[in-house]
Amino acid sequence: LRTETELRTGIERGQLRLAYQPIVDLRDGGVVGSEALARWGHPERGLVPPSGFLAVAEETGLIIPLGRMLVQEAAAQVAAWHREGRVRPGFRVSINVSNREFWQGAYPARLLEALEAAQVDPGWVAIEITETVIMHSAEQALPVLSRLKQAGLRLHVDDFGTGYSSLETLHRFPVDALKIDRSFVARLDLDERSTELVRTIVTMGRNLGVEVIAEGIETARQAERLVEMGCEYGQGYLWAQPLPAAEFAALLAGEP
Ligand code: G
Ligand code: G
Ligand code: NA
Ligand code: MN
Repeated sequence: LRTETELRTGIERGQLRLAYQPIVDLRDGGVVGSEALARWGHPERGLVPPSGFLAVAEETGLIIPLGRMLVQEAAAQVAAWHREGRVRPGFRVSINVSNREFWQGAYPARLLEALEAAQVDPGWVAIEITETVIMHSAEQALPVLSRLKQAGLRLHVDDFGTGYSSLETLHRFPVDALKIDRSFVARLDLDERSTELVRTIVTMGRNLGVEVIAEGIETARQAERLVEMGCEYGQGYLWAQPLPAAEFAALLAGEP
């Protein structure tokens, strides 16, 4: 596979890096965290998004060394921002975890080791996992998530609303935040089903004592509607695209 070799080379040459997108408090616009998103700075093809390499990484198992490298990068970065006083005390970075990464036996131990090596307070890190990964085997996911939770990490359920989830299972999991999938935010007020789904997730979060983060907010009107519904946090192009670390730090410096 041409792409496998290419990806392996790209990983070895440090072409895969993280971009950071702010997660903001919708009431005051303050940056409470950031989602770390992988990007491949390809020498010929330019900036390749995850859709251009994640499937190959998963199929070939390259996601394991890649994921480990990205966790180290995110850990070092969030530790530096805290140490340099660039972020507020509770600021955290969210790291995406895919199916294959999550289901390796060594996953929680390796993640915790990487955080310790970077001297990162586990409270500065959230893992983003989809409902699909959890529901793949809820019984086996629970001890893994509980272990991470006990170590102090936060758990965000990504793309919420697109998968299956039994309310009962969600209730049993140590979930800290639900991330409303951007497809629903995009259709807010444009179709009734999406609007009601967003409202339902926000209400559910409240009832379960879980934060709700709306993804893909592009307009001030969407942000306003989400606030009206009681949604507390959001991310999207309205504030910023995923940015290289230095640009993200510059954005923080410009905060009121
Ligand atoms: O940035 P973009 O919208 O293209 O990301 C698409 C998807 O790629 C995200 O929803 C996320 O699930 C996945 N992704 C991005 N970065 C990472 C990463 O570092 N690790 C894993 N496993 N998935 C990622
Ligand atoms: O799958 P996951 O939700 O983790 O990935 C989020 C993806 O959404 C990222 O790839 C990011 O680049 C993208 N994204 C972030 N903000 C916006 C936005 O406001 N609009 C759109 N269309 N995409 C966004
Ligand atoms: Na994500
Ligand atoms: Mn998401």
